[in-house]
Amino acid sequence: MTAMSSPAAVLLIGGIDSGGGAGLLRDAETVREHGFTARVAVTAVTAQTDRAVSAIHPVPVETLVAQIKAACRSGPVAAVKIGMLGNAGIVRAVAAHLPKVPVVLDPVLASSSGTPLLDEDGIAVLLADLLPKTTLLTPNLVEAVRLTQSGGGPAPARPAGQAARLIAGGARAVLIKGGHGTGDLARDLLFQPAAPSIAFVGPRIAGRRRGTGCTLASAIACGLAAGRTLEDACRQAKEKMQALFEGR
Ligand code: PXL
Repeated sequence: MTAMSSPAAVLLIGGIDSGGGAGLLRDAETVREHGFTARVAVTAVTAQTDRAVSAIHPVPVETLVAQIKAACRSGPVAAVKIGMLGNAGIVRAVAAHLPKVPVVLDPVLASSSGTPLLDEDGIAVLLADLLPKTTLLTPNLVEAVRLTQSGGGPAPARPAGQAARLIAGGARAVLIKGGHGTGDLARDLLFQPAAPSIAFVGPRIAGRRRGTGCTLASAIACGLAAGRTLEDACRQAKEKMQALFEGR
């Protein structure tokens, strides 16, 4: 690489968490640590602490679309990571303007403090429009249940059933994260069509640390941008996240 050429870019679409614990600031930090350039499209500005969200201001859809177009005009984008979306209009616009590269979708439904970060209509559009464009969906156990309660019916009880439904809905693969479970170990399960599931197991990160989901999904997007398989990208991302959060 010459001094003039810039590294490949990962496009980050999501919200600003004013506290910096989660959201685009966390994503950008992760992407730079992996040696990629971060480009961003901001969906919403939020004001929050670890304990509460005090304001959410969605970005107008035209402004969001302009950001995605500008990000793609600035040079090649090797992968996209999507986090907080906020509402249905934003989800629809993102789905309509994604570049044709691997897409990691972290379905952020609520803040760690419990405030909704995607409304009900937004969930419906995510399932209808965005899931079919998703290379890897990364729900936690709670999100996997919510995303598979279609039409108010019960969700499949087990991760395998939830993943099968999400893959039938268009996702190419699903990583169900075990961080919200119990026990000393967090077990993440990768489901791909017509293949046995793959488990990634690591020590549970103490407490409810904000930003773990953002870090993991961004690190996976970097792995895919580097040409790794989904399995390798997930394994490396989990190791990286574990190392980062254990040190804090
Ligand atoms: O951790 C999920 C998340 C993503 N993006 C934003 C957030 C949060 C959680 O609070 O605020 C902007």
